[in-house]
Amino acid sequence: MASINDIANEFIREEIEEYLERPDEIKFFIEMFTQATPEMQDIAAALIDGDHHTVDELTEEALADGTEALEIMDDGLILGMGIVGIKFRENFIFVPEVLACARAMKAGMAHIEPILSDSGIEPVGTVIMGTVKGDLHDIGKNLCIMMLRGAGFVVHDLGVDTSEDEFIEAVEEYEAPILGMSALLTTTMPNMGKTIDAFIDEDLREEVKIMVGGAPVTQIFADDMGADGYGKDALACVALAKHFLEETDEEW
Ligand code: B12
Repeated sequence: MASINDIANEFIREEIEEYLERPDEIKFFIEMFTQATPEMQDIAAALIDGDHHTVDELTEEALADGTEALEIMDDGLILGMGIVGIKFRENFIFVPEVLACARAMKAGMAHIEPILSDSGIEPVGTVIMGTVKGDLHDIGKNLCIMMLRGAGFVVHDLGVDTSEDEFIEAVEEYEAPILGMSALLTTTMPNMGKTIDAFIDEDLREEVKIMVGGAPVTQIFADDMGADGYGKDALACVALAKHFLEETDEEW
Protein backbone atom coordinates (compact mmCIF):
# COMPACT_ATOMS: atom_id res chain seq x y z
CA MET A 1 0.00 0.00 0.00
CA ALA A 2 1.26 3.49 -0.88
CA SER A 3 2.32 5.77 1.96
CA ILE A 4 2.26 9.56 2.10
CA ASN A 5 6.06 9.63 2.04
CA ASP A 6 5.96 8.10 -1.44
CA ILE A 7 4.60 11.42 -2.73
CA ALA A 8 7.55 13.42 -4.04
CA ASN A 9 6.01 16.88 -3.70
CA GLU A 10 6.31 18.26 -0.16
CA PHE A 11 3.50 20.81 -0.62
CA ILE A 12 1.07 18.02 -1.61
CA ARG A 13 2.13 15.91 1.39
CA GLU A 14 1.48 18.88 3.70
CA GLU A 15 -1.89 19.61 2.09
CA ILE A 16 -3.03 16.02 2.62
CA GLU A 17 -1.81 15.99 6.23
CA GLU A 18 -3.26 19.38 7.10
CA TYR A 19 -6.62 19.42 5.32
CA LEU A 20 -7.82 15.87 4.67
CA GLU A 21 -9.62 14.09 7.48
CA ARG A 22 -11.73 11.33 5.95
CA PRO A 23 -9.75 8.05 5.74
CA ASP A 24 -11.25 7.14 2.35
CA GLU A 25 -10.22 10.51 0.90
CA ILE A 26 -6.71 10.34 2.41
CA LYS A 27 -6.24 6.85 0.96
CA PHE A 28 -7.58 7.93 -2.44
CA PHE A 29 -5.34 10.97 -2.79
CA ILE A 30 -2.22 9.19 -1.50
CA GLU A 31 -2.76 6.46 -4.06
CA MET A 32 -3.48 8.86 -6.90
CA PHE A 33 -0.57 11.20 -6.16
CA THR A 34 1.95 8.38 -5.76
CA GLN A 35 0.93 7.17 -9.21
CA ALA A 36 1.34 10.69 -10.66
CA THR A 37 4.81 11.74 -11.85
CA PRO A 38 6.66 14.46 -9.86
CA GLU A 39 5.94 16.86 -12.76
CA MET A 40 2.18 16.20 -12.51
CA GLN A 41 2.37 16.61 -8.72
CA ASP A 42 4.03 20.01 -9.28
CA ILE A 43 1.18 21.09 -11.57
CA ALA A 44 -1.40 19.92 -9.02
CA ALA A 45 0.46 21.75 -6.22
CA ALA A 46 0.55 25.01 -8.19
CA LEU A 47 -3.18 24.67 -8.93
CA ILE A 48 -4.01 24.03 -5.26
CA ASP A 49 -1.93 27.12 -4.46
CA GLY A 50 -3.98 29.14 -6.97
CA ASP A 51 -0.80 30.07 -8.86
CA HIS A 52 -1.92 30.39 -12.49
CA HIS A 53 1.48 31.59 -13.73
CA THR A 54 3.19 28.42 -12.52
CA VAL A 55 0.42 26.14 -13.81
CA ASP A 56 0.73 27.90 -17.16
CA GLU A 57 4.53 27.40 -17.29
CA LEU A 58 4.58 23.84 -15.97
CA THR A 59 1.83 22.68 -18.33
CA GLU A 60 3.65 24.17 -21.31
CA GLU A 61 6.90 22.52 -20.18
CA ALA A 62 5.28 19.13 -19.59
CA LEU A 63 3.74 19.15 -23.07
CA ALA A 64 7.07 20.18 -24.61
CA ASP A 65 8.70 17.25 -22.75
CA GLY A 66 6.22 14.88 -24.36
CA THR A 67 3.70 14.33 -21.58
CA GLU A 68 0.25 13.40 -22.93
CA ALA A 69 -2.41 16.11 -22.63
CA LEU A 70 -4.76 13.59 -20.98
CA GLU A 71 -2.20 12.76 -18.30
CA ILE A 72 -1.81 16.46 -17.47
CA MET A 73 -5.58 16.84 -17.28
CA ASP A 74 -6.14 13.80 -15.04
CA ASP A 75 -3.00 13.57 -12.88
CA GLY A 76 -2.25 17.28 -12.62
CA LEU A 77 -5.26 19.55 -13.05
CA ILE A 78 -8.26 17.41 -12.02
CA LEU A 79 -6.40 15.76 -9.13
CA GLY A 80 -5.32 19.17 -7.80
CA MET A 81 -8.90 20.46 -8.10
CA GLY A 82 -10.02 17.46 -6.04
CA ILE A 83 -8.06 18.74 -3.05
CA VAL A 84 -9.39 22.27 -3.63
CA GLY A 85 -12.95 20.88 -3.56
CA ILE A 86 -12.39 19.24 -0.18
CA LYS A 87 -10.78 22.36 1.33
CA PHE A 88 -13.76 24.39 0.07
CA ARG A 89 -16.27 21.87 1.42
CA GLU A 90 -14.62 21.90 4.84
CA ASN A 91 -14.44 25.72 4.90
CA PHE A 92 -10.64 25.90 4.91
CA ILE A 93 -10.87 28.12 1.83
CA PHE A 94 -13.60 30.32 0.37
CA VAL A 95 -14.86 31.58 -3.00
CA PRO A 96 -11.96 34.01 -3.73
CA GLU A 97 -9.35 31.25 -3.21
CA VAL A 98 -11.40 28.78 -5.28
CA LEU A 99 -11.65 31.37 -8.04
CA ALA A 100 -7.85 31.65 -8.06
CA CYS A 101 -7.62 27.84 -8.38
CA ALA A 102 -10.22 27.88 -11.17
CA ARG A 103 -8.13 30.51 -12.96
CA ALA A 104 -5.06 28.28 -12.57
CA MET A 105 -7.05 25.33 -13.94
CA LYS A 106 -8.05 27.39 -16.96
CA ALA A 107 -4.42 28.46 -17.52
CA GLY A 108 -3.48 24.78 -17.80
CA MET A 109 -6.52 23.93 -19.90
CA ALA A 110 -5.61 26.69 -22.37
CA HIS A 111 -2.54 24.62 -23.35
CA ILE A 112 -4.21 21.24 -23.51
CA GLU A 113 -7.37 22.49 -25.24
CA PRO A 114 -5.91 22.77 -28.77
CA ILE A 115 -4.45 19.28 -28.45
CA LEU A 116 -7.53 17.54 -27.08
CA SER A 117 -9.86 19.44 -29.41
CA ASP A 118 -7.86 18.83 -32.56
CA SER A 119 -9.33 15.62 -33.89
CA GLY A 120 -8.18 15.98 -37.48
CA ILE A 121 -11.09 13.76 -38.47
CA GLU A 122 -14.33 14.45 -40.31
CA PRO A 123 -17.08 15.81 -38.03
CA VAL A 124 -19.07 12.87 -36.68
CA GLY A 125 -22.06 14.66 -35.15
CA THR A 126 -23.32 17.78 -33.40
CA VAL A 127 -23.66 18.22 -29.65
CA ILE A 128 -25.13 21.12 -27.67
CA MET A 129 -23.53 21.57 -24.25
CA GLY A 130 -24.34 23.94 -21.42
CA THR A 131 -24.40 24.37 -17.65
CA VAL A 132 -27.97 24.63 -16.39
CA LYS A 133 -29.81 27.71 -15.13
CA GLY A 134 -28.50 29.21 -11.91
CA ASP A 135 -25.17 27.39 -12.14
CA LEU A 136 -21.88 29.10 -12.99
CA HIS A 137 -19.54 26.10 -12.82
CA ASP A 138 -18.01 25.44 -16.21
CA ILE A 139 -14.65 23.70 -15.74
CA GLY A 140 -16.01 20.16 -16.05
CA LYS A 141 -18.31 21.09 -18.94
CA ASN A 142 -15.38 22.67 -20.76
CA LEU A 143 -13.27 19.53 -20.29
CA CYS A 144 -16.11 17.46 -21.74
CA ILE A 145 -16.32 19.84 -24.70
CA MET A 146 -12.57 19.54 -25.37
CA MET A 147 -12.78 15.77 -25.36
CA LEU A 148 -15.90 15.72 -27.55
CA ARG A 149 -14.22 18.00 -30.09
CA GLY A 150 -11.15 15.79 -29.95
CA ALA A 151 -13.36 12.83 -30.82
CA GLY A 152 -14.67 14.66 -33.91
CA PHE A 153 -17.92 16.15 -32.59
CA VAL A 154 -18.98 19.68 -33.48
CA VAL A 155 -19.92 21.21 -30.13
CA HIS A 156 -21.96 24.37 -29.61
CA ASP A 157 -21.19 25.65 -26.14
CA LEU A 158 -24.05 27.58 -24.55
CA GLY A 159 -21.89 28.51 -21.56
CA VAL A 160 -23.25 28.72 -18.03
CA ASP A 161 -26.65 29.67 -16.53
CA THR A 162 -28.47 28.25 -19.55
CA SER A 163 -32.25 28.42 -19.56
CA GLU A 164 -34.59 25.71 -20.82
CA ASP A 165 -35.51 27.92 -23.80
CA GLU A 166 -31.87 28.46 -24.73
CA PHE A 167 -31.27 24.69 -24.78
CA ILE A 168 -34.37 24.15 -26.92
CA GLU A 169 -33.51 26.97 -29.35
CA ALA A 170 -29.97 25.67 -29.82
CA VAL A 171 -31.07 22.08 -30.45
CA GLU A 172 -33.55 23.33 -33.06
CA GLU A 173 -31.19 25.84 -34.66
CA TYR A 174 -28.30 23.39 -35.09
CA GLU A 175 -30.54 20.34 -35.56
CA ALA A 176 -28.38 18.66 -32.93
CA PRO A 177 -29.18 15.03 -32.15
CA ILE A 178 -27.38 15.21 -28.77
CA LEU A 179 -27.67 17.56 -25.81
CA GLY A 180 -25.40 17.55 -22.75
CA MET A 181 -26.22 19.36 -19.52
CA SER A 182 -23.87 19.99 -16.61
CA ALA A 183 -24.77 20.90 -13.01
CA LEU A 184 -22.52 21.18 -9.95
CA LEU A 185 -25.02 22.35 -7.35
CA THR A 186 -27.69 20.22 -5.72
CA THR A 187 -29.95 23.28 -6.02
CA THR A 188 -29.52 23.49 -9.82
CA MET A 189 -29.64 19.75 -10.58
CA PRO A 190 -33.48 19.84 -10.79
CA ASN A 191 -33.15 22.31 -13.68
CA MET A 192 -31.93 19.40 -15.78
CA GLY A 193 -35.24 17.64 -15.20
CA LYS A 194 -37.13 20.88 -15.92
CA THR A 195 -35.27 21.21 -19.23
CA ILE A 196 -36.15 17.63 -20.16
CA ASP A 197 -39.80 18.38 -19.33
CA ALA A 198 -39.62 21.49 -21.52
CA PHE A 199 -38.45 19.33 -24.45
CA ILE A 200 -41.45 17.05 -23.83
CA ASP A 201 -43.82 20.04 -23.72
CA GLU A 202 -42.44 21.27 -27.05
CA ASP A 203 -42.87 17.78 -28.54
CA LEU A 204 -39.13 17.61 -29.20
CA ARG A 205 -38.07 14.94 -26.72
CA GLU A 206 -37.86 12.21 -29.38
CA GLU A 207 -35.60 14.39 -31.54
CA VAL A 208 -32.69 14.55 -29.12
CA LYS A 209 -30.68 12.26 -26.87
CA ILE A 210 -29.99 13.95 -23.54
CA MET A 211 -26.96 13.24 -21.36
CA VAL A 212 -26.26 14.74 -17.96
CA GLY A 213 -23.25 15.05 -15.68
CA GLY A 214 -21.51 17.04 -12.95
CA ALA A 215 -20.16 16.09 -9.53
CA PRO A 216 -23.49 15.72 -7.63
CA VAL A 217 -25.33 13.97 -10.50
CA THR A 218 -25.79 10.20 -10.33
CA GLN A 219 -27.12 7.49 -12.61
CA ILE A 220 -30.17 7.18 -10.37
CA PHE A 221 -30.88 10.90 -10.58
CA ALA A 222 -30.40 10.81 -14.36
CA ASP A 223 -32.83 7.89 -14.69
CA ASP A 224 -35.38 9.57 -12.41
CA MET A 225 -35.48 12.73 -14.45
CA GLY A 226 -35.70 10.86 -17.74
CA ALA A 227 -32.26 11.54 -19.21
CA ASP A 228 -30.93 9.10 -21.83
CA GLY A 229 -27.54 8.83 -20.14
CA TYR A 230 -25.25 9.87 -17.31
CA GLY A 231 -21.48 10.26 -17.53
CA LYS A 232 -19.13 10.47 -14.57
CA ASP A 233 -16.31 12.18 -16.45
CA ALA A 234 -15.22 13.58 -19.81
CA LEU A 235 -14.27 10.17 -21.17
CA ALA A 236 -17.70 8.81 -20.26
CA CYS A 237 -19.24 11.87 -21.93
CA VAL A 238 -17.53 11.03 -25.22
CA ALA A 239 -18.46 7.35 -24.92
CA LEU A 240 -22.11 8.29 -24.36
CA ALA A 241 -22.18 10.68 -27.31
CA LYS A 242 -20.69 7.99 -29.58
CA HIS A 243 -23.21 5.46 -28.30
CA PHE A 244 -26.08 7.88 -29.01
CA LEU A 245 -24.80 8.42 -32.56
CA GLU A 246 -24.77 4.68 -33.19
CA GLU A 247 -28.29 4.37 -31.80
CA THR A 248 -29.55 7.28 -33.93
CA ASP A 249 -27.96 5.74 -37.04
CA GLU A 250 -29.69 2.45 -36.31
CA GLU A 251 -33.04 4.19 -35.87
CA TRP A 252 -32.65 5.78 -39.31
C1 B12 B 1 -14.35 25.48 -8.82
C2 B12 B 1 -15.60 25.58 -7.97
C3 B12 B 1 -16.28 26.80 -7.95
C4 B12 B 1 -15.88 27.99 -8.82
C5 B12 B 1 -16.39 27.72 -10.26
C6 B12 B 1 -15.45 28.27 -11.31
C7 B12 B 1 -15.81 27.76 -12.68
N1 B12 B 1 -15.53 28.60 -13.63
O1 B12 B 1 -16.33 26.70 -12.88
C8 B12 B 1 -16.62 29.17 -8.10
C9 B12 B 1 -15.69 29.80 -7.08
C10 B12 B 1 -17.17 30.26 -9.04
C11 B12 B 1 -17.72 28.42 -7.35
C12 B12 B 1 -18.85 29.04 -6.90
C13 B12 B 1 -19.80 28.41 -6.10
N2 B12 B 1 -19.72 27.14 -5.62
CO1 B12 B 1 -18.43 25.83 -6.26
N3 B12 B 1 -17.13 24.51 -6.48
C14 B12 B 1 -16.05 24.48 -7.20
C15 B12 B 1 -15.32 23.12 -6.95
C16 B12 B 1 -14.23 23.36 -5.93
C17 B12 B 1 -14.71 22.41 -8.15
C18 B12 B 1 -15.65 22.17 -9.33
C19 B12 B 1 -14.80 21.72 -10.50
O2 B12 B 1 -14.44 22.50 -11.36
N4 B12 B 1 -14.37 20.44 -10.48
C20 B12 B 1 -13.45 19.87 -11.47
C21 B12 B 1 -14.22 19.36 -12.69
C22 B12 B 1 -13.23 18.75 -13.70
O3 B12 B 1 -15.10 18.34 -12.26
P1 B12 B 1 -16.67 18.34 -12.57
O4 B12 B 1 -17.17 19.72 -12.70
O5 B12 B 1 -17.34 17.42 -11.65
O6 B12 B 1 -16.76 17.74 -14.07
C23 B12 B 1 -16.41 16.41 -14.42
C24 B12 B 1 -17.58 15.42 -14.27
O7 B12 B 1 -18.52 15.77 -13.30
C25 B12 B 1 -18.15 15.29 -15.66
N5 B12 B 1 -19.15 16.24 -16.14
C26 B12 B 1 -19.35 17.53 -15.86
N6 B12 B 1 -20.33 18.05 -16.59
C27 B12 B 1 -20.78 17.05 -17.39
C28 B12 B 1 -21.81 17.03 -18.35
C29 B12 B 1 -22.07 15.84 -19.02
C30 B12 B 1 -23.16 15.81 -20.06
C31 B12 B 1 -21.33 14.66 -18.73
C32 B12 B 1 -21.64 13.39 -19.42
C33 B12 B 1 -20.30 14.69 -17.78
C34 B12 B 1 -20.04 15.89 -17.12
O8 B12 B 1 -16.98 15.43 -16.47
C35 B12 B 1 -16.13 16.43 -15.91
C36 B12 B 1 -14.70 16.13 -16.31
O9 B12 B 1 -14.23 14.92 -15.78
C37 B12 B 1 -16.51 22.26 -6.40
C38 B12 B 1 -16.10 21.06 -5.52
C39 B12 B 1 -16.42 19.71 -6.15
N7 B12 B 1 -16.11 18.68 -5.40
O10 B12 B 1 -16.91 19.59 -7.24
C40 B12 B 1 -17.33 23.33 -5.65
C41 B12 B 1 -18.82 23.12 -5.40
C42 B12 B 1 -19.50 22.51 -6.61
N8 B12 B 1 -19.31 24.48 -5.21
C43 B12 B 1 -20.18 24.59 -4.26
C44 B12 B 1 -20.82 25.80 -3.86
C45 B12 B 1 -21.70 25.73 -2.63
C46 B12 B 1 -20.62 26.99 -4.58
C47 B12 B 1 -21.29 28.35 -4.29
C48 B12 B 1 -22.79 28.29 -3.96
C49 B12 B 1 -20.46 29.02 -3.18
C50 B12 B 1 -20.97 30.35 -2.70
N9 B12 B 1 -21.23 30.39 -1.42
O11 B12 B 1 -21.13 31.28 -3.43
C51 B12 B 1 -21.03 29.10 -5.63
C52 B12 B 1 -22.18 28.91 -6.62
C53 B12 B 1 -22.04 29.76 -7.85
C54 B12 B 1 -23.07 29.34 -8.88
N10 B12 B 1 -24.21 29.99 -8.89
O12 B12 B 1 -22.84 28.43 -9.63
C55 B12 B 1 -20.48 23.24 -3.62
C56 B12 B 1 -21.81 22.66 -4.03
C57 B12 B 1 -22.52 22.00 -2.87
C58 B12 B 1 -23.86 21.50 -3.22
N11 B12 B 1 -24.26 20.52 -2.47
O13 B12 B 1 -24.54 21.93 -4.10
C59 B12 B 1 -19.22 22.40 -4.04
C60 B12 B 1 -19.49 20.89 -4.18
C61 B12 B 1 -18.14 22.67 -2.95
C62 B12 B 1 -18.50 22.09 -1.59
N12 B12 B 1 -19.04 22.88 -0.71
O14 B12 B 1 -18.28 20.96 -1.31
N13 B12 B 1 -17.39 27.11 -7.21
